[in-house]
Amino acid sequence: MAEPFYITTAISYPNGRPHIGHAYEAIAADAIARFQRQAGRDVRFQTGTDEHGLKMVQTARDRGTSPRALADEMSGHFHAMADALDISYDRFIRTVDEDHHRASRAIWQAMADAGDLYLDRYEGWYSVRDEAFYDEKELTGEGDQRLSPQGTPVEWTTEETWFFRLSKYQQPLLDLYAANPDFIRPESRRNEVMRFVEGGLSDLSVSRTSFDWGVKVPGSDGHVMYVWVDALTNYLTGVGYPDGGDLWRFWPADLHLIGKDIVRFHAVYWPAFLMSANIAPPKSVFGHGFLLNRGEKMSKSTGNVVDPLELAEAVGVDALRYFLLRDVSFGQDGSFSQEAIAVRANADLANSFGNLAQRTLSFIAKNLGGTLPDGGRAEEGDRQLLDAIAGFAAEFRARFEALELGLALEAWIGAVFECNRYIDAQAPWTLRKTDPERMHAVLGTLVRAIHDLAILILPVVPASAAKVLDQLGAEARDHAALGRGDWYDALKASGFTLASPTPVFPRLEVPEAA
Ligand code: ME8
Repeated sequence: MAEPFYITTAISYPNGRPHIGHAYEAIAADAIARFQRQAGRDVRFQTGTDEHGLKMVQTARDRGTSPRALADEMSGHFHAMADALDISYDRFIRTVDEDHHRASRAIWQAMADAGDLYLDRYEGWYSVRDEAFYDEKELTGEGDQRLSPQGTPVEWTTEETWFFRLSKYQQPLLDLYAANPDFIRPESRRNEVMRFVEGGLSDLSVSRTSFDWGVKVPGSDGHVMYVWVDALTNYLTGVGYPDGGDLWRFWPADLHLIGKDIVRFHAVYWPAFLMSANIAPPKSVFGHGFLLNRGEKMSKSTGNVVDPLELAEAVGVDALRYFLLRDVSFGQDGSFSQEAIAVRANADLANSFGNLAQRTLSFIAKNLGGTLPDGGRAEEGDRQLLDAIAGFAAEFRARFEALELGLALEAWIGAVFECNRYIDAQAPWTLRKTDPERMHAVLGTLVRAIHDLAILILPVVPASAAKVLDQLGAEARDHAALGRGDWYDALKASGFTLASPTPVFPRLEVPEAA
């Protein structure tokens, strides 16, 4: 039985259309999910939308519609975005789903049974934009101008609410972090969270009575759950909580991939809720950085929010995916622009890997009638190239496993460059006349190398890499197929012929910088 691997993205607020930051998170999670499938893991991948809370209520009111109608419309855009970007999710969850309400009531009941919920009066600062409570000491500014640590407005709120005994979990949380150094990554976020928890935890207000758009609190009329209680529970809903069953094998989750602004919810509140309900905490939380439009923070007021589908339309889905994972150091903020994407995609995908595959395969189609090259006369350099590729492949896999996605892609492009040096040095187009035996050996070596490079890059550029593998007639596409000659021998024996290939990676026009 393959080992389970459960990965989730944050679930997005559908109070507007998806932006490029949402696309980035989905793409990164998708690449990891695809990589783990290739590595032989039994993968479950969940994404979706977080549809309750005051922010949805207020946005719907402003637009003259109901929260449910707003959620239906906008969640549809998030779902469509995931499909358009080739996100290989197993479930797109919506927090209005019936099973999710059941799971949320169940975890609530478990926390109540543990004695961790009590009714009291809440007075304090709330940011609707962040759907978060803050301590006075965390705020900046004065009077009506007070801002949360995320820079969003806060308002003074007074309400009778249920409280969760978060304070009780200070030490258990610190113990959890100490015992699991990888629980929060990257390191800088781990330090932030530890400092926050070491500073002492106040109990958390976990219900609201001023609106009713949410999961109803069991046995407490007029109360709906604080949106984060139900939002975090989506991770359990998706694997069958509270009934158990077949999908329950995926808990605890291996990785919650989220943005840096919501690390506290995932690394403090969530494991505390789970410990209270006697459920194992997730194995790790990774807080990725923010995407900046030409170095600027994106916001509706600045008008520089980028629609991911328009951008994907302009540059292609795979160029966008490749750029985001290669050029943004995973875990840190990173800047993007259409020019930077085009320049990167041209350099790495079109001119390096695409050109390598295109010139090799079209040469075989044209000069060998598409039959795969014979063994020919092997030389030391052929083996050396394949050994070098195997070295890069091992590095790629280790980096990817460690979530160093940019460094993994650096290893991959290093292997591509190695192949391009080899093809230039061996010059099969000259060997065709002077030494056909050598030409066969060189082309055969290149086909094997291209095959492995395409398999490695499949999680990042799934549609394009699959086209290259289709051209090669290669069916096995997981890591077990790397570094082997048997697929090649079997394919050759089957009489497979390479059709004249059409280029897989287009050369993009680089727009003038605005
Ligand atoms: O926070 N760059 O939803 P959300 C990169 N519903 N990532 C970004 C980003 C940017 N510019 N802007 C936002 C929520 N994100 C909650 C989550 S999970 C149980 C509930 C990321 O729609 C953000 O960090 O505001 C988060 O991980 C995700 O997009 C959804 O953000």
